[in-house]
Amino acid sequence: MTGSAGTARLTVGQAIVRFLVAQHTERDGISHRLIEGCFGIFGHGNVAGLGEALLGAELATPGLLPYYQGRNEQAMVHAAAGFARMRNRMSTLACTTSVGPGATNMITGAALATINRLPVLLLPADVFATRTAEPVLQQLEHPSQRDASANDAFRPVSRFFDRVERPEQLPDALLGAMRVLTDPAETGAVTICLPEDVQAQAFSWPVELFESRTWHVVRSVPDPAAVGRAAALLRGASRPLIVAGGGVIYSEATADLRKLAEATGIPVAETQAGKGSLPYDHVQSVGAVGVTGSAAANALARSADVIIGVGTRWSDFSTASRTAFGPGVRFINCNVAAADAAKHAAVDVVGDARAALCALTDALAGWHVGPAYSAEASELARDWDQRIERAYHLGNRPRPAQSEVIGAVNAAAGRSGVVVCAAGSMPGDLHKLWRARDPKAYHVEYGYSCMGYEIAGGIGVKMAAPERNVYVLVGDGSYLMMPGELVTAVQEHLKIIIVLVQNYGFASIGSLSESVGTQRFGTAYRYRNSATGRLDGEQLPIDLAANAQSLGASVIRAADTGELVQALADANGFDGPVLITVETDPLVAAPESDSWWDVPVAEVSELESVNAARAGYARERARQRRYLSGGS
Ligand SMILES: Cc1ncc(C[n+]2csc(CCOP(=O)(O)OP(=O)(O)O)c2C)c(N)n1
Ligand SMILES: [Mg+2]
Repeated sequence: MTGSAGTARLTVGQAIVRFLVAQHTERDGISHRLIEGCFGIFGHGNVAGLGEALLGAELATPGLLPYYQGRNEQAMVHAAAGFARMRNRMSTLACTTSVGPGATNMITGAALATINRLPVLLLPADVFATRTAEPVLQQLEHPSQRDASANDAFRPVSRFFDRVERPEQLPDALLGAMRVLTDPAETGAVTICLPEDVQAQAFSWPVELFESRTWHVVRSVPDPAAVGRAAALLRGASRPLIVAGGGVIYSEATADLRKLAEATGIPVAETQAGKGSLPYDHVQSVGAVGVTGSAAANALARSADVIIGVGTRWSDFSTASRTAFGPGVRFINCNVAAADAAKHAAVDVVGDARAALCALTDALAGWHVGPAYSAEASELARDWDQRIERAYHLGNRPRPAQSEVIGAVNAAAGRSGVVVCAAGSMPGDLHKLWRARDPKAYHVEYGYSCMGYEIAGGIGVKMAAPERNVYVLVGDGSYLMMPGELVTAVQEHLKIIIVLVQNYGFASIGSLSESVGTQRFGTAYRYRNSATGRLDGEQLPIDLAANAQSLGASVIRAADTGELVQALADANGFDGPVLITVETDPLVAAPESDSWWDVPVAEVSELESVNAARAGYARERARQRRYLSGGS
């Protein structure tokens, strides 16, 4: 609809849709649509605003901004985050919700996106700006802060937050939001709250607002002096180790990482988000580092003199709660985010991962680690790969070990299949054991490690890369958190292959509980026992395959590893989501990573098991380092 000269008369909802379809990103000369679709669940807050606008767009130009129907608002954000990660943050999805519970359901998803540095555009409805109909259904009435709404809870979990209380505010809100979404150092959840009356309100917008726009994702080049400091430190090092993080993959810098590694001989370890930066069988790949690391990478980490962190935010899992590295170690951090680059008193090289890796390769020309160190690193990596091979083929009876399930899925996934996981015992085992052959084939959300991400995240991955097979590994606990999105996969004809590992409870927290002396309390799925009054009765009769079938998924039950291998092959013949269930033995652990994680143990207790664990905890804590010295 056109208004007076140079304006278009549209509702706020219509203006948002018209604006979003005109946004693009560009890097290395390649352009993408920034917002490729919109998930939504409608309620009184958005049905007449964004709901009307999305319908209008769908009728006018089908496919321009497709609407996807979610089951749970948290899951919609997970799908958007999975999509954005798969697209290396160049494209994402928007999510529209009603007010109140629909909006606050997105908060967990927002935290996940922000922590993983993944762009998602959240458009929660908000209570009336005019306040005439106050308190509207689902409104939080704060007794003294009259302008507070439940949506204020988005503030700490968003990298950008705005509330559009008048149409005039919308252009700045949208432009600010797009800038943060596309800035690799700042990106995360971007939230624009839209009061329900404002969403439906009309305004005469300057038509320039709707011009096609390109947000250039620049490769910021690090300061040459910082690169010089890093190179000088490395030239004096004898046991350097690269730790590749997610930034290497998002920046599409894996070939540049390989060049630096091959030119200098420095071995490469990987964080969860960075796994796949080098193929697992590259001679310099030493595997995962930290709490869930390979014994190879962790041995090298302990004796390293210089650690080069590339695109990592150094979570406690990567540093083994600050015990992974020796006391005299020095850090060089290459990161687009200055705050991450500066961690651990590092020589900070602030810039894009590809630009930093290229600059370091040039600055280190002619320098190489000694042959004995190279040989030691590849020998350790070979040993670890043999342990993986054994773990894949344990032949545990009567139920397979989880490592055998991982081996079967790894074989089925081949080079391009993507494994998706987030919480439970599986992410750690995958980090240690998954043989990654491609930078986008390993998708474990371990920033927020959010139970329930798996199926929804897998949907986002499949939407972003329909040409790939997507294997969602999910525990029974995580499945029960959010199975509903299976319906979305059915609705959208998305073939995700879900392997549900049934072990009747929280195996991961069970073993963690044992390690802190709390005896697996509250972690098994058992009836309340009338004799003891405790949850130590018979195992609960849960049939998750039947649950998945009732939601429309195809289901295969595998009793052992042989049947699982067959089921994975058969899954290719189905349309839509397939769920394969397999029961595993929760007590067979993956190979040891020779590492430690700081989980505090009760300092005083009546329980002997706790007191014993506390003594061990105190010993381990004494090994923690602060890495305070060593800057330039
Ligand atoms: C939303 C959420 N709540 C709680 C946790 C803490 N937690 C981590 S793993 C886990 C149990 C996961 O159970 P399951 O999916 O069955 O995997 P398993 O441990 O059996 O491998 C829990 C409760 C979490 N990560 N996310
Ligand atoms: Mg479980």
